[in-house]
Amino acid sequence: MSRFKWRDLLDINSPKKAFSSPLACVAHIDVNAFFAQVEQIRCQYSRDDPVVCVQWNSIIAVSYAAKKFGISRMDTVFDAFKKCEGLMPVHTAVFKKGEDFWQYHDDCGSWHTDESKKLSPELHKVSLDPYRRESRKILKIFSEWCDLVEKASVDEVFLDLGRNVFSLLLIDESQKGFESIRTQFREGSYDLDDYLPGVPKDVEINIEAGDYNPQKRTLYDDWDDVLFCLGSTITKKIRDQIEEVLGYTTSCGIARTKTVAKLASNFKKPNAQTIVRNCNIEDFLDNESLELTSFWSMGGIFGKEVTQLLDLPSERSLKYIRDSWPVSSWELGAHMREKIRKLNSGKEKLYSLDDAQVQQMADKIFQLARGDFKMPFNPRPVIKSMMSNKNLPGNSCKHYVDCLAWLEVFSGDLIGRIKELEQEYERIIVPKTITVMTKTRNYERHTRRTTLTVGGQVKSKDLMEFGTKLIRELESLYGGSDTYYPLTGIAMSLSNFEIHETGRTIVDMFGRQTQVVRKSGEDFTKPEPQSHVSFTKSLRCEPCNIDFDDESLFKEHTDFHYALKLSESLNGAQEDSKNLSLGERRLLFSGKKRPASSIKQNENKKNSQSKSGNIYKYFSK
Ligand code: DCP
Ligand code: CA
Repeated sequence: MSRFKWRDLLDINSPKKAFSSPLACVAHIDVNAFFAQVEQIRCQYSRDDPVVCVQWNSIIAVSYAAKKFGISRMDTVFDAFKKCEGLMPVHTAVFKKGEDFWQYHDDCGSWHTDESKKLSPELHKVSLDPYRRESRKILKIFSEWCDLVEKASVDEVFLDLGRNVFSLLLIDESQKGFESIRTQFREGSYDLDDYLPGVPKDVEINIEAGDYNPQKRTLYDDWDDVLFCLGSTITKKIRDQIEEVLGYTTSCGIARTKTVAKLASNFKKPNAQTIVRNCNIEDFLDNESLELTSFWSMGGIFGKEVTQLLDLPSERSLKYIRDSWPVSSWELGAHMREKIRKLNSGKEKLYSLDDAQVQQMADKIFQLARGDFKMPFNPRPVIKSMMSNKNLPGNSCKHYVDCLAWLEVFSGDLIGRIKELEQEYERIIVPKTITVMTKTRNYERHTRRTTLTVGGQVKSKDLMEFGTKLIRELESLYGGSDTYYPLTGIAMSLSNFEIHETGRTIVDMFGRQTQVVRKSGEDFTKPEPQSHVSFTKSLRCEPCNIDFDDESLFKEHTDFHYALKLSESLNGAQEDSKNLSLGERRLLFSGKKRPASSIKQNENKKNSQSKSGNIYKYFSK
């Protein structure tokens, strides 16, 4: 028998619950040497060319070919040439002062001796737009595969593989060996608190290369192992697609939690994946020089303070935490409270944390040390503001007219970014507040802000118009002072975003899509078609008892089911819905405690409606 329950397995089919299930399957994928790969591909260099991406004299990304020469981000481009004569530096795209668009100048950069080929920071501003564009393309591929994608930075994401592995295990007929558990699921012959059956002995799936398994533990002890194996086949396909379609190599980590998945993706670079199954978590943490401070939320000064507070050893700190506080986080909390009390009894009160805060920290540390700190997914961070700025070296901004030239650049940059967001969110985004800031050589900052009153979508000329008004106000307030010009910095920011619908209907937006339906703000997924419309190669819709000859008609018909399913997910499903599998129906209407096969159409309609809600609501309870 398994050590997991049916409830644990069904929870991973819910975007809201999956992360907290003991069967969670989470991936972290990071693009290798991102900006350098973007430039390598754009300039049609090969992967073996030592490309570096440069901003003025600094290197901001180092290709793996260049890393072989010992070049790092700490080097200037001149240092890098000393390490590698054949270095291929590529400068980022730049805006030119007074222009509201960016361009590449591929034969230019500080490393050229010819003055006319140097790119001056006085006259240009770096544009990261090309990388954001590539980032969006990559994100689109992730979203085609996964219904819950958290963008962690410009080149990394967390994926909740819950629905993917759930579907491969219980629904997708192509995956052999799980017939018995599938039948049980379809027939609904289980209770949520029942333990799952054991993993069949003869199961045949291969974990994609990268199983972190120093102790050579068996591959399929329990269902978590199976799900990680299935997850690794999915991430391999996603990564292969990114490489085939866009050309980028990535590194991937798969684990139960986001924190361990992130450490795992960092484990092998480039172009690799590392799977940390639950049975191998402690080995991974202890044997790979990972410390409490390796977790990204435990870095910096905070991590150092915790290390001191707990007297952690410099090596194997996670094992130390597990061994010292083996039973519960409460003991760890008590220890921390006592330690803080002693430290605070001196003259100075060093820590101003209350007991609840200390316990919260103890809980987190206790779980991190066991690779069991579960964090929910944050699919779409709310954008609060957007800034475009420029540090102004030397005498480059010595007059009001210079300021206007930079406002032109900022207006183009910010409008481009708003357009990007609009595409991503499928919404119209209207910033309501515009701010302009200036910085003087005495480090004085001056700010003016106003409401952007624009009918409809904001355009570059609107930002320029309002920006000009604000910079004029600053000029009249401070321009007369001796210390105002030349300015050392100038910036424009937009905030207070209003988000408008595009006016399209739900079916326009989602009806023909084959994947996630997150865009409406609802948190639900479109399950694989097999989960609600079972069909065979002869294009048969089982629920409706109709055979199709034509694939497009059949697709239209399944889309119709999908639209209905969507409507049900919004309005609640009925027990006689043809869009529910027996397993789903069993879950929804399980209060009745009878086999799904005995459910008669239309029976107890009112009753079931009032009790049921829908499958998504069930999962989000
Ligand atoms: N970046 C930057 N300045 C930094 C760090 C990063 O401009 N100090 C940019 C360039 C990187 C991109 O962000 O290509 C992604 O950052 P990563 O830390 O993921 O670094 P890379 O992708 O370059 O390398 P790796 O292969 O280690 O992920
Ligand atoms: Ca990266």
